[in-house]
Amino acid sequence: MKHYILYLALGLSATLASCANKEREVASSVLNSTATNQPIGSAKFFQLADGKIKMDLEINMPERADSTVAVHFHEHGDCGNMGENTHGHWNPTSESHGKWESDSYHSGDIGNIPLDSKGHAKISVSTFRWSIADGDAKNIIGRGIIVHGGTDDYVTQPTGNSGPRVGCGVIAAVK
Ligand SMILES: [Cu+2]
Ligand SMILES: [Zn+2]
Repeated sequence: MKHYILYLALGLSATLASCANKEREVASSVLNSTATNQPIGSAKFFQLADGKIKMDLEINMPERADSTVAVHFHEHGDCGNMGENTHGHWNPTSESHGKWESDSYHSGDIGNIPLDSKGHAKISVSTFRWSIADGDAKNIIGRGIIVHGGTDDYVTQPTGNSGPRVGCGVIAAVK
């Protein structure tokens, strides 16, 4: 009997733990080439139990194998005009452009991402700087994601001198 209760308790706590750890996908974006409009990657956003939002970002650009691209969230969710319609970097905290987790940076300054010999990269970023709450200045829904064909120097204001806009996506809520 004692054993039975112990197993029951273990089973219950395992179930609770798996529920608490379950990440809920709350937003996503398909990244398309600004030149061909073909998909070059994706971003998926998950609400974490600790209040952070996690982004899993994947890029597939064989034509840029063994090079570096730079990624930022831009202000507007409009990829028209070769991504120019997204305008400048999304900057809800009125900080300077910079390197992610340095003293000062825009809340979408993901920065440089090295692509492997197949032009592939997969990164994961978690932060309290993002939310999906209506009316929250940190709300990422409807923002643009730009992939630049150059390297972010993390210094030049307000863009990092990151080169041409080669990819673009819009962050949309997942219901
Ligand atoms: Cu940018
Ligand atoms: Zn920036």
